[in-house]
Amino acid sequence: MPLTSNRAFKKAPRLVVAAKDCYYTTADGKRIFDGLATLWCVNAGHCRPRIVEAIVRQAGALDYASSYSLGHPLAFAAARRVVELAPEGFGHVFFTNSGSEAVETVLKIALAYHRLRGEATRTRFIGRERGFHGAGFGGISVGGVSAYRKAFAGGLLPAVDHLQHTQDLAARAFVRGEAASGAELADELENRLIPLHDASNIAAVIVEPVAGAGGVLVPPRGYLKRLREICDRHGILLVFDEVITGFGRLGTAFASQFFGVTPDLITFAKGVTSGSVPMGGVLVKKAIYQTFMDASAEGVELFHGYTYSGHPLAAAAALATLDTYAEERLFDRARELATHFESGVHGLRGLPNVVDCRNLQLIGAVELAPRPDAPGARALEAHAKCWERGVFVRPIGDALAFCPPLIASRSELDTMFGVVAEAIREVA
Ligand code: PXG
Repeated sequence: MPLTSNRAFKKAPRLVVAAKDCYYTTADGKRIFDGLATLWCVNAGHCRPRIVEAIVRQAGALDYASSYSLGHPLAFAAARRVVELAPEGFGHVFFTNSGSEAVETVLKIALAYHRLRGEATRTRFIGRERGFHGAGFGGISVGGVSAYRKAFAGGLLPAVDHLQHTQDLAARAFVRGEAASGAELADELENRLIPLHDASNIAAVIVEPVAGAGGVLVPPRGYLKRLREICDRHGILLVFDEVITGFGRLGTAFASQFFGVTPDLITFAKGVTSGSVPMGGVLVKKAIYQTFMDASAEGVELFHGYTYSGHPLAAAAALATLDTYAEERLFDRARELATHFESGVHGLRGLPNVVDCRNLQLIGAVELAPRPDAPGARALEAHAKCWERGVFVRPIGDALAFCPPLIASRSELDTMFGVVAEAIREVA
């Protein structure tokens, strides 16, 4: 099992057999509120009829066609729809089957792009501590969560540096939304890393607009804008990994629009199909795409791709999911729920061992002080107690992360935070 203690699971299997809207049904018949949209994916909720029907219909009409030299209309239609949601300037999508593949793809596009423009020395990547960019070797190299890296240290990409992460509980705890201070953390790029390597050797900076798997870290106000300005000054591509923040999590299609900062490339996955069929992709600015079309000799413009890139079932699921978001105005709904959600997250302040509450729109976390002898144990136990009471949230170190489906109601959020509060009290 991935990212799971296999032995612990075998001792106490946690099996779910059905799901509807915001709830799972377990094998023993319990209902569980999905407080993490499962793995930050299920923004439209589970088993939404329109999405289910689209997948079933497509499976009977065209189960599979590769996108290697063949094509099928739904993949193009899905790409157009994703582009319509993207910030201005984006024109094209490269489909993958996961966020990890999207990250590998975006790193390769960045290298190939600079090379085509005669800047082949731009080969270094800059990630960020506590960033998470999937499980591929490129992704764990630019990623900054040590658990994902340490066993594979010998195989990491060599030309990678990391910016400092943005969490500083001594200076900025219990912040609602974006912190007023800390934007200057972005200056490390210009003050340390660019002087160290010279910009002519740096291909791209990749960050999650809000770090998810690293513990839900909200950037200080102005931080992303500063990164954008520095990258612009030095010809460095800026990549936003929006695998979690894409498709409404911040009340806008992408975090880019929420922050008013436009990167050069965006990776996405998860919410594009609300988790129903695996799909990911890279959104590419028109000018970058055009570089590939203009500069390459006749033939394959980008030697990269996957057997299932643009798979018909995924494309059908994406179209139906994007229809669902639009018809039910779910991105607006996320924005409308945000204040209530924020009160819920910050309502946990004052409970035993709570050292931080943080949130932005519909993503948030509560952090507990670690037990001196057992870091992570407190949150893991609290998470287990939540599950017993019918609520699924994710432990990340000593934090519990919240990322509910955008269709959750205020009272469901209240119930979730009520259960979390009881669990925190119990593990004290
Ligand atoms: N980028 C980001 C920002 C992600 O959150 C990926 C890339 C990789 O996506 P795939 O589809 O290849 O898994 C992710 C995935 C966690 C956890 O610990 C988070 C993810 C995956 C597994 C565990 O919360 N996010």
